[in-house]
Amino acid sequence: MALTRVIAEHPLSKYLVNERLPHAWCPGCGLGITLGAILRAVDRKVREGKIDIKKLVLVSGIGCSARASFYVRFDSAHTIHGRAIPFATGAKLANPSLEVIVFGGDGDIAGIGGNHLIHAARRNMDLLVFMVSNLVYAMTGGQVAPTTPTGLFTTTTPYGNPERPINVVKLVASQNPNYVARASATHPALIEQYTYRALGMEGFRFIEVISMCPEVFGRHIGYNDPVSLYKAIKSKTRVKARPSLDEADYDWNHGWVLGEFIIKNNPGYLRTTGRWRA
Ligand SMILES: Cc1ncc(C[n+]2csc(CCOP(=O)(O)OP(=O)(O)O)c2C)c(N)n1
Ligand code: SF4
Repeated sequence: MALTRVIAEHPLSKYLVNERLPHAWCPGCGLGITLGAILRAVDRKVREGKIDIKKLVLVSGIGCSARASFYVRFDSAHTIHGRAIPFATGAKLANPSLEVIVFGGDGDIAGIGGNHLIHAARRNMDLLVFMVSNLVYAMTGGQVAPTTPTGLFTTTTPYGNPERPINVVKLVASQNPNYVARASATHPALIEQYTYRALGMEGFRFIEVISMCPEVFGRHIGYNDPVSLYKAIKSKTRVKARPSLDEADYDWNHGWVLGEFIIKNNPGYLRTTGRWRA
């Protein structure tokens, strides 16, 4: 009897450079979950004819998060640490018909790249920025990041982080952009939902994704396996439909409110400067 071998194709394969898989992210890392959710939102937009995949560009800087640009099968650029936003701004200005996404870590986007983040938000620049907050500089070994909650142990804060973290949601919101949301890799459906809304909107759109780094974050604070860190972060997140900005404050004990903090429809930078093209 002839045997037929059936190989099922993953629904997102068409958006991934399959030759590069398996990816380099550690087991239990939130990055694959996050990218998968984003690609599901992209897929819905493509199937609805609202996005042309040939016009989608993903730009990243450097870090574990930034490796996403290696894996997507559409135009992408792996740029310099902290400089993904200016690179993406250049791409959008050069070709206003592109939909440009930035994907980076909290060190990349809010640390070394923090100044670019503020000014892109201030300009309501037509970009969608994802900041994956795993709460440390993961690629370089788990050093303290600007988002690390006070008191936590990292490789550079062996007595506990003495600093207060930046609340990046509030910081970006203060610049009056069109969209600000916070999701978590423990809630991939939210990442997909917020991405779906933000894709194709005008102006500056910012989505923070709280994420699990079991390898160099969790193990320094007593979570010795990916599941226990996942459960801890999940237990620290609460979803609200339209939270106020005051509810964006976080610390390790009280955790994070997830939700859409800002949704506006103001003209983006390109329309304001007479260069908008759908
Ligand atoms: C200009 C410059 N400074 C420092 C580095 C070293 N470096 C590489 S990745 C990284 C931090 C990565 O942390 P983050 O951006 O939060 O991403 P993650 O690895 O956590 O996803 C640093 C400091 C670099 N590559 N370039
Ligand atoms: S070091 Fe952390 S952020 Fe980097 S791939 Fe591993 S789990 Fe993910």
